[in-house]
Amino acid sequence: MSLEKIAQKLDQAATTGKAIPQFSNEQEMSVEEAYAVQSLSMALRRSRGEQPVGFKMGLTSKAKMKQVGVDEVIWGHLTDAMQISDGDELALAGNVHPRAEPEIAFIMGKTLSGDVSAAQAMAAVEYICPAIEIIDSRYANFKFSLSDVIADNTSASKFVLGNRYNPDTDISNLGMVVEVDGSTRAVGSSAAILGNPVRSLIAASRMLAKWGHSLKEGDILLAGAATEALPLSPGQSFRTMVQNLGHVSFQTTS
Ligand code: 0L1
Ligand code: MG
Repeated sequence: MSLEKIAQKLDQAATTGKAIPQFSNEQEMSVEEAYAVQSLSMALRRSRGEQPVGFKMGLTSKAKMKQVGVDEVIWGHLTDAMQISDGDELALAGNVHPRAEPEIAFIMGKTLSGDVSAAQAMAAVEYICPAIEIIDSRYANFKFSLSDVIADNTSASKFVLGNRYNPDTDISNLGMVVEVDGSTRAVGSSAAILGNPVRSLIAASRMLAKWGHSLKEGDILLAGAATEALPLSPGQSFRTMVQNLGHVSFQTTS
């Protein structure tokens, strides 16, 4: 199957909520080809009017790598259509099997590209926010290879950002709690994000440059999850609290 056809099938699965089998069962796909598919499916989103707003890092914690059985950090694209406002409703219709995970987000104040130090990376950040990413693999049973998940835009579906904070806040080891309907369902630390979310920002700068992208002023970077992702069902209230950064939430509907 051509890379264009794979991009179309993934795009169709993402818009209809109908799962598809993983491509790696049928054909070899290199990591380079998988990022090319990701780029082709972004072009389809842009042709429908979606605007790029930044990037996400995926598989940044040991818990996530274990959950999906791969061991490399990956990145994907974010668009304006993926963002929901803090506290808003999220309709689950049209999703395959959505899950949500607690994250930290960076909002860039300056361009960041290539190999950078932690100090250079943080100097380019304007704000940090508590965040939630809603992921939704388009593959049946959340089963995929590394190339499959990269081609599927790293399962990106939606995201929510909380209040913006000054980047002087130390984010290396902040407690993070996930509540569903008021009950604690997961507890972690921002240190689970590559040891420190700043490392995810550094990795994003390096990896994006390799593929001809950079983080630009105003771009959002979702740094990665601090706990495993929790499955969503209609009628839930999902809230993440991050020590010193407050909370961020959304409600699910059918
Ligand atoms: O954001 C993430 O870490 C998800 C990456 C893709 C793997 C998955 O769908 O769980
Ligand atoms: Mg994530």
